[in-house]
Amino acid sequence: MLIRVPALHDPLPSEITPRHAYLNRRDALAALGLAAASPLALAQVAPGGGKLPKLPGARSAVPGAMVMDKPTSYTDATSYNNFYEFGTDKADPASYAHTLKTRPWTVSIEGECAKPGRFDIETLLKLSAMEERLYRLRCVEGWSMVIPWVGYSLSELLKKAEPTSKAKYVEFTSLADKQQMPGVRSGVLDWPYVEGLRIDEAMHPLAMLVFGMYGEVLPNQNGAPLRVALPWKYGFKSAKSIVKIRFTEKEPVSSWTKAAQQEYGFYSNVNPNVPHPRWSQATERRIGEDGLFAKKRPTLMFNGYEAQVGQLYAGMDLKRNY
Ligand SMILES: Nc1nc2c(c(=O)[nH]1)N[C@H]1C(S)=C(S)[C@@H](COP(=O)(O)O)O[C@H]1N2
Ligand SMILES: [Mo]
Repeated sequence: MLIRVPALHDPLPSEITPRHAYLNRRDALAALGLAAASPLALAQVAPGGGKLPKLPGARSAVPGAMVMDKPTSYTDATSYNNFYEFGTDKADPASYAHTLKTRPWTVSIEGECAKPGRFDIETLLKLSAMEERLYRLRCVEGWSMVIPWVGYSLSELLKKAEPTSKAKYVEFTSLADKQQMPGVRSGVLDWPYVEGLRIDEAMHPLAMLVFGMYGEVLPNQNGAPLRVALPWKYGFKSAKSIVKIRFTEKEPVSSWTKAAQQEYGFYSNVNPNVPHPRWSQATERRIGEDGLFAKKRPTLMFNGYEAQVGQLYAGMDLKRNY
């Protein structure tokens, strides 16, 4: 993320989509029936690649789980990725992630909980009913996508481990295997990739444990066999290919915070009013809309999920706790 990323410049006032135009577009999408799309209709709007096993999910009833935006194409969502374990170029994960072995796979649950243990991927797939959710994903670099994920609320798994009163945070660790992941041979990050959440953030129903996208199992480059999706936070908080979940009393130190503390805070909530030290976060480029005349979109507070998650941060100074 730090490397080879051209600094994004402040947008010209003319580049910002006027609010009335944006709202009209939403109305137009709603009129097309996108807002009320059934899982079947959604699949028709956003077909998968047709090469991976199917993984359908029922349309989620969690408030905020189905945004009205048009889904990003499967091709874009699977060929423009950040997964530094496979290289720092956006095209690297699609080129190299085929070497990742996703079976057998276990996730160990450790730390401040009454029932630690190891969960096999097959058990995790059956732990709760699969849901389809259409989430925005906003990368800290200034681009965004809209992805139909398949999975269930992370809380379904976390509560099985019975976290104790000392469990104030949850830490996620991704696989780091030099044999399977060529990027791990480089020192671009301090491996393994580690991210963390406060326990109430992790328990929020929108925090999702993801096994699939576009009605199929996750492609390796998107974090197979399981990753998290946290739609109100910058994309890097959503760790891919997770092998360990740990309940902790102290705030976890994420890989990105370690790499550049002033640039990547613990919370990393999407916030158009708090610029990254090297670029503005006020607008974003929606992948797939990047033609010559495509307008940038205004970035929304908490990526548009303020009604659902704003309460988690009541009274906090969001400029200090970035
Ligand atoms: N293990 C791991 N997880 C990761 C990353 C990574 O490099 N390694 N990149 C993050 C970043 S910066 C983003 S924007 C999202 C991208 O997810 P996607 O490729 O599925 O769109 O994954 C996040 N999770
Ligand atoms: Mo990102």
